[in-house]
Amino acid sequence: MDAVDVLIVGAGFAGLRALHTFRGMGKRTVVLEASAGIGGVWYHNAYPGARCDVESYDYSYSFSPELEQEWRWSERYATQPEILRYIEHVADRFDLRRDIRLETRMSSAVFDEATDRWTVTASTGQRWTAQHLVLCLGQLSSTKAPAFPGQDQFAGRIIHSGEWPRDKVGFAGERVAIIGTGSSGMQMTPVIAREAAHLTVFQRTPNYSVPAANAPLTEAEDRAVKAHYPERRAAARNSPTGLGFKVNRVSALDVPAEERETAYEAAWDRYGFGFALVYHDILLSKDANDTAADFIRRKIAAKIEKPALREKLVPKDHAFAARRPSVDSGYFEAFNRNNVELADVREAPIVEFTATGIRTLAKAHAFDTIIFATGFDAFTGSLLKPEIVGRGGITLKRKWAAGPVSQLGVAVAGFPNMHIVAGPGSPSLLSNVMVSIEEQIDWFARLVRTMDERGIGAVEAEAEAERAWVEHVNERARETLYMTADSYYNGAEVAGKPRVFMPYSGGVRGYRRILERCEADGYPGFRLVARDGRAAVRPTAA
Ligand code: NA7
Repeated sequence: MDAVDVLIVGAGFAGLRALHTFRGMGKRTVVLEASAGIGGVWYHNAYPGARCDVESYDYSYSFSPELEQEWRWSERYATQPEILRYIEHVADRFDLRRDIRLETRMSSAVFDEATDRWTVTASTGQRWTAQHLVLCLGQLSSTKAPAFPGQDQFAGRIIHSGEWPRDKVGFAGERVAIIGTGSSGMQMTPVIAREAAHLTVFQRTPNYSVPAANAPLTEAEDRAVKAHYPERRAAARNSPTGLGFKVNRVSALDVPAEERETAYEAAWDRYGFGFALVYHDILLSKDANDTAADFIRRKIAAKIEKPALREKLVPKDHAFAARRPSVDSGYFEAFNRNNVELADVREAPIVEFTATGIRTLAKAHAFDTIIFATGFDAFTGSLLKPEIVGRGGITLKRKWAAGPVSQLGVAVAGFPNMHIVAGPGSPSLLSNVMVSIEEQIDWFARLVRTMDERGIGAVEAEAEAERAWVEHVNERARETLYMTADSYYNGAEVAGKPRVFMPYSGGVRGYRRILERCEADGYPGFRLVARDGRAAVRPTAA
């Protein structure tokens, strides 16, 4: 059994950053990764058209000015292969691979109260002990594949967007089905439509989407960004979403309709996600939201030639951005092709899979390949897969049976020295997750340094603080429209999952201030236990 200081689980963006940071502090560090390659979601979501919908310059590490200067992004919104190349480059450049164990899934982690250490067992049978367990498991890593009646009978291929095969998948001459119209379904639709003989998109909920306005990045643009990268990073850190857009205090309801139309028009083909920030109350007030939603509906409708399809594809049943909207490159236009068909499963539900395809209440469709773009068990799915056992034998599964609870989204009472990156209770999926990841890891690193300096062996969230944080997360969510729609933000994506709002909607800047205040005040809400004699060390202001 190997002993390390820090054991990191997951070799995606977060795990690699954590490895670089903790190893840089002189910690013996190891990363366990279940897959055969590094990259996390960017390794697995290799479907055609997969692309980041945060701008490349912002969806990248900020810890190394040299890395920032030497890496050349080719497009405003990078594709999955380019992001994976970036991740591979980072791993090589910072010599990370030697501490990453691939095809090594953590099956259990058990906290030993006598030593304040975790014992981690992997699928390979290997075991480690570690003082710190850093969970970088991803928020959208546990795929969700519905089990339709007769699914096993289907003679063709079934592929999940989030478990895309490593070998190139061709669709030439094929009849293809895509089930799901979230970001994955919307991104792959126009690309597969161009290759396949026929494509049927099964839609349950029409989704809002804003054009990505993707474009190649010119040398002049690249130079301009790199000349001011620190300022760009600071702007991202100080914006609510981590996307760099300035906080806008204007209400959509305080400007004349014409002016509003001009503002939306100006943002439409340029801002991607930033469209939701044109006015400060788009996600706070239904009336304000209606103005944006109405604009988007008109824009979407204008792209679709057939009136009957327009009616089906335009989103109506929820507020814009209350569920995760998409940022697309030609999704709606794809339905103007004569080889693309929409199957509305609200109107004609799927009855069963057959040997040759899918039978709905309306008709039998024949397919060679069926793609599940049906999403993930978000936030908690990957955290609850392994058996994580804290003090007194309590499992994380039991502790979170009624929904995830945490102190500041980083720690859980009963699970000392367990640090969660981009998990529930943190801005996570409501932010440019790169900003969230880096800030949390830097905060953990400073916490670990403080523990070393003060001879502290264990840090643990206090149950009372945890309750207060969960209440605060809910309070902030109640100020928004997020709770007005069923979504993976509130557990609606998996039947039977507790219906609680999971991410922190107070923004990355506000969240960072809370973390920094906690640190400056000597970690209130955490119990710090000294190595010698196990006397509790009272938090004192730093
Ligand atoms: P999402 O956004 O969770 O979308 C999943 C889609 O699959 C969504 O349209 C679902 O419809 C649909 N779905 C799920 N189950 C079914 C069944 N049983 N029948 C029909 N349709 C179904 O996942 P994505 O992979 O697209 O995107 C994940 C994130 O990646 C995205 O948010 C970005 O952060 C990047 P529903 O809306 O539930 O009616």
